[in-house]
Amino acid sequence: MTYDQLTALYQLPLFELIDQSRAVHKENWPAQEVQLCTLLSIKTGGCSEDCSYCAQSARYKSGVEVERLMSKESVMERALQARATGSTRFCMGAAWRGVRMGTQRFEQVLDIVNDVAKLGMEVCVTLGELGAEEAAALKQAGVTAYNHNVDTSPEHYPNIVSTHTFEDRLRTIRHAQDAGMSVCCGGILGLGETIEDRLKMLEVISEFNPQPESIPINALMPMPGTPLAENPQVDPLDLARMIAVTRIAVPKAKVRLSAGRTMLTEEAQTLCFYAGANSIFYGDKLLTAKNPAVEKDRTLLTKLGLGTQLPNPDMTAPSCDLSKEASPSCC
Ligand code: SAM
Ligand code: DTB
Ligand code: SF4
Repeated sequence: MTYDQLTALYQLPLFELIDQSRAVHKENWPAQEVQLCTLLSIKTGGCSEDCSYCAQSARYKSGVEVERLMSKESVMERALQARATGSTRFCMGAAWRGVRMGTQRFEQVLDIVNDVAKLGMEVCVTLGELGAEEAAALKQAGVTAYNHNVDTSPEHYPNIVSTHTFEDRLRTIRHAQDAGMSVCCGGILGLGETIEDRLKMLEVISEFNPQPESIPINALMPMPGTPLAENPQVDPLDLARMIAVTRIAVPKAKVRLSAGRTMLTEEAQTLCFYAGANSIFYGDKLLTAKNPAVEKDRTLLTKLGLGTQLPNPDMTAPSCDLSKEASPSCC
């Protein structure tokens, strides 16, 4: 969708916007289902990049301890626990700029993915930059979806990160798509961006061809020691509005209400689900930051009468609209 179309939607009275997003949601998804995804940081901290929201950058004194890549045995233990508590997607994150074919750490990740992929959950990884070869190897090892967020608008991106560019992010997404992986791509609200920036980000994401399989909408969790530690909290009604517009712009994507749920009331989360969110990170911890307790989430979903989605580990990536050019088309 174009920026102008997204702006017109965003400016609707909230109830009118949500009427529309709810209708799109019901046409494309079971109305009472939420996907539970477990996140695991398999390599924490010490990252070379300077993303100003991130506690894992080596440049900031955030208090996050640097840890080595987890062993396959420890990851498998956590993946089995995730499956036992009802998660249907297992997302592994690494605090790296990217991965390279032939390195020991990438070989180790491929080995981990191979085994996790046998558990019947969807397998998602987020490892930073990928080339074509690395993307093909991940697909071959059993990755269902690659998470790589654009995070904000192309215009605001250089204010947030200086060690890589928005174009670099798009190139990785292109490689993931070409390798046949689904793409999970979203962003963060609360980076000091304007509403225009948020909608420009959504314009980029919604114009991917194929469109992403899932879209995480994160609310900034201000991390002590990072340049954005004092940023104000995102207005929950702005978050709900953004989710509603995302649902309309990318009807078939899972819209994931991601980081920042600990700062939201149950009522605000309910509105986000009603506006079109149908996926959450489930488990007491995100990568380094807190997430609501499992029991709390279970209680909320029960109160709302929401069920949980079955896994679809064999899912094929959304297909490309052949009448249009594949996008991003940056390389
Ligand atoms: N290094 C890889 C990368 O940058 O793509 C993967 C890990 S990175 C931590 C994954 C995503 O987490 C970021 O793109 C960002 O959207 C989100 N994130 C990181 N720190 C956050 C924070 N403090 N609040 C909200 N979202 C955050
Ligand atoms: C995404 O969009 N959000 C998740 C996942 N993809 C990797 C990460 C959230 C990180 C929140 C901050 C932290 O835990 O350090
Ligand atoms: Fe590194 Fe990713 Fe954090 Fe940026 S967001 S500092 S690339 S871990």
